[in-house]
Amino acid sequence: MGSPIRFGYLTPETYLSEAWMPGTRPLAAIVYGEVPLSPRPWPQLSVMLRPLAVPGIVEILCTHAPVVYGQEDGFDLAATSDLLFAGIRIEEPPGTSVTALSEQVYARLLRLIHHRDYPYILRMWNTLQDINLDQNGLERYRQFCLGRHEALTKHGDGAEEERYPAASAVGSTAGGLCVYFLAAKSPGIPIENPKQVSAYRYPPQYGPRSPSFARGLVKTWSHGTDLFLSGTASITGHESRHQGRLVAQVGKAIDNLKILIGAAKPASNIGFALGPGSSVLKAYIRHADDYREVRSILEQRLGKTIEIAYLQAEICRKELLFEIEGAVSVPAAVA
Ligand code: 3EB
Repeated sequence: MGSPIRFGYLTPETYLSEAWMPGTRPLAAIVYGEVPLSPRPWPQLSVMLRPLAVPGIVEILCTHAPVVYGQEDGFDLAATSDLLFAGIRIEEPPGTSVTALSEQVYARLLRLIHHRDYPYILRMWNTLQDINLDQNGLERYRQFCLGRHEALTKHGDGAEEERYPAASAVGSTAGGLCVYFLAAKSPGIPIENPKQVSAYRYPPQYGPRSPSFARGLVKTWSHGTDLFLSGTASITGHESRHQGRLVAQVGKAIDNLKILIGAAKPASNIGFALGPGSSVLKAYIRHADDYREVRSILEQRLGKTIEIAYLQAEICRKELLFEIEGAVSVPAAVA
């Protein structure tokens, strides 16, 4: 039971041909930009982030295990015997604060994972429209952190910090709140970056409630291991570094990503390495004009063969220009 999740980025044409990843089944397709969609049994979630340099990208999550698809409480689902994917996108009802909406969505997803009996969230993706906008005296990202924290505290089991998933939270220009995640029957091992204060311990200057996530998470299955890398930016300690300096921010984010990957080894006894075939990355760039420069730095530092999706997104601190996230897998023979 249990094999790593296969992530891949497809052109719209390849996705529509369904000739991808032979022997695997889709858990979900995450859709960015212009992709003509027709109904499919698996979840297809349109995330309102613009791909850079190409009109459309489909991020496909696959597995070797049999999958059952479904819906519950507004979420689109895909489940194997040990893994659950669920995703939802909600436009904001008028008169509802981001705090309230985030708490509601998180309360619903916590109910869902307990009801379906996949109680351990491994990896969580959040996209919030206008994430840096101040509303009713509090930035929308900070409202999101507040609502998420409230839900986790009220509906959790009292051990939230040890159970925080790897996560990312970025801003879109449309689309309300979009949340999707992977959850499991058994827990993973959270990883922290020794050069960064854990996000859940950020001091109050960053908002009334700290962001509830781990920097990374290792999940070992019977047939291999996944390392999920949370959104990683130019932050040392708890402070943003290199304000206004793109090249230095990208460099610091990659340094942090490599430190995080290194930190997964002592925590899990498994060595992970970024490389083609084993890794996927997603680069979030605040200003579309920075795409070429960011891409050339990433290719210099990481080589040209790792799959990287480039998306325009607001980063959850106004001064940050870049964030990177991803996943690395290791087959069981090596693990
Ligand atoms: C940071 O390191 C940058 O709120 O879930 C990265 C990953 C960030 C996840 C989240 C926020 C989140 O604090 C921001």
